[in-house]
Amino acid sequence: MNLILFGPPAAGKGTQAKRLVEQRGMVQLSTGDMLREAIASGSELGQQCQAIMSGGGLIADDIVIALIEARLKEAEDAGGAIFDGFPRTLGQAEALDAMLAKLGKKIDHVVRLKVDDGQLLERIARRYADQGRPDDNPDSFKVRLEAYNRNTAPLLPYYDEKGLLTEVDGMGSVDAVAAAIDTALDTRV
Ligand code: B4P
Repeated sequence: MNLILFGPPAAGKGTQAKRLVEQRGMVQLSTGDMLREAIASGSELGQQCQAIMSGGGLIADDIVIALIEARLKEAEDAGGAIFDGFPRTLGQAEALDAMLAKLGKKIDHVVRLKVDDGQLLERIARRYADQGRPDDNPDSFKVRLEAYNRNTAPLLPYYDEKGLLTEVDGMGSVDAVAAAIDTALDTRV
């Protein structure tokens, strides 16, 4: 199964993807994690992306598409992927469909985590206080939210028209959201 976890920054995509990996043995492909690893390693790619990410902007499509492409076959051979934070633009969505088609695969489900802006801000403020992730500061977070509304939210009709989209209430506890995702996955044929 290939699943896209969709939602605004701090909606809980990474949190729920990690749980699905543990419980369903799926492979998580998180472009955010891959980019943070590149930054931590000090690679040329990491140096290129650091300032953009800290400011809350989106990384160029060709970079994130290449990161996914490098890991896709391994994930498909293992039984399918959870795409976490990818795609974030129409160009990325179309590239993903094309890459999967080459492997004889497709997206099976898109689960959208619905969380209101007030709750997103609360979660991000908590993580900023706990972990100090640079792009969780209030100014960068505003840019991330704007990027989501401008570039990523318009993808919802793309998946809805294909009949792939399920909306899940992401406002509850981590366990409550997990239960709602499980119901969505298990009831969709
Ligand atoms: P990501 O790493 O994808 O970050 P995110 O959208 O903020 O995180 P997520 O929704 O996974 O939230 P999480 O579970 O962590 O992207 C970071 C940056 O990388 C982007 O801004 C961009 O610059 C770049 N990037 C990544 N992918 C890209 C792409 N495809 N194209 C271009 N640029 C790209 O949860 C957040 C917090 O809330 C956590 O502290 C968690 O503990 C808490 N939480 C989660 N669920 C909760 C719940 N139900 N209740 C209470 N708290 C909860």
